[in-house]
Amino acid sequence: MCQPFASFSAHFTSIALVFATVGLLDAGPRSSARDDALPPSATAGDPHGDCLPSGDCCAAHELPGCDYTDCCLNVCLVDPYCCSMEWDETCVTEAEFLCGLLCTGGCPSFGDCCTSHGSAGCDRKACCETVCRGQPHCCIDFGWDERCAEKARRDCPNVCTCASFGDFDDNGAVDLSDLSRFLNCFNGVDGDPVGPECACADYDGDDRVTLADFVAFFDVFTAP
Ligand SMILES: [Ca+2]
Ligand SMILES: [Ca+2]
Repeated sequence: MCQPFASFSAHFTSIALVFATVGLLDAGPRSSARDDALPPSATAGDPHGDCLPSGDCCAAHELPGCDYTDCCLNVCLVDPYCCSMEWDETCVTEAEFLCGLLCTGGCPSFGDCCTSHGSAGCDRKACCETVCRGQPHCCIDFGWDERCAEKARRDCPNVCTCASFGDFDDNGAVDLSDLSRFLNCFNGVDGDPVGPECACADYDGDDRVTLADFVAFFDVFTAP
């Protein structure tokens, strides 16, 4: 089941070791204050601390380690601070670089969230983030497989139960009639969750019909 990431992880572990050995990543964003906080025994290339499931690898948190063990090991091999002190923004950046995680900055990507495809992430931002938060492999280079699509179909109903975005009356055009329906559902910048009658106007899949959805609607609006 996890073979693709296992080999990917091993590959990047090797790269990380090489980078650590030649000091390429040491020249990155790590501050001296950050390095000074480390125990003397913690050096790059020398695993230190634990990869405990302490939080999302894509989000800074106060405890060391992160939930995606393979990725955590890759990061902490190069940057022991992340497994000794805290998982800070630098660790998040390193997770994106070393593990291929798109994290939140990588969503939306390309491809239909509701079906498997050959690239990482998918085209509906909130749905993409929801799926990758629970299954990080969906946001690495090996792609959005059937497990990711299945999770999207389960967790992003507003995205996966609507055939095509914009043509709400299914007459083959995204026109004023659809605009009128969209505006009836629009509920502001940070609106409340919408009911099933407006589910198909929620483009990004965050359960709300907001400005982001309006921008997506405007993109497909073709006729007056
Ligand atoms: Ca229409
Ligand atoms: Ca939305």
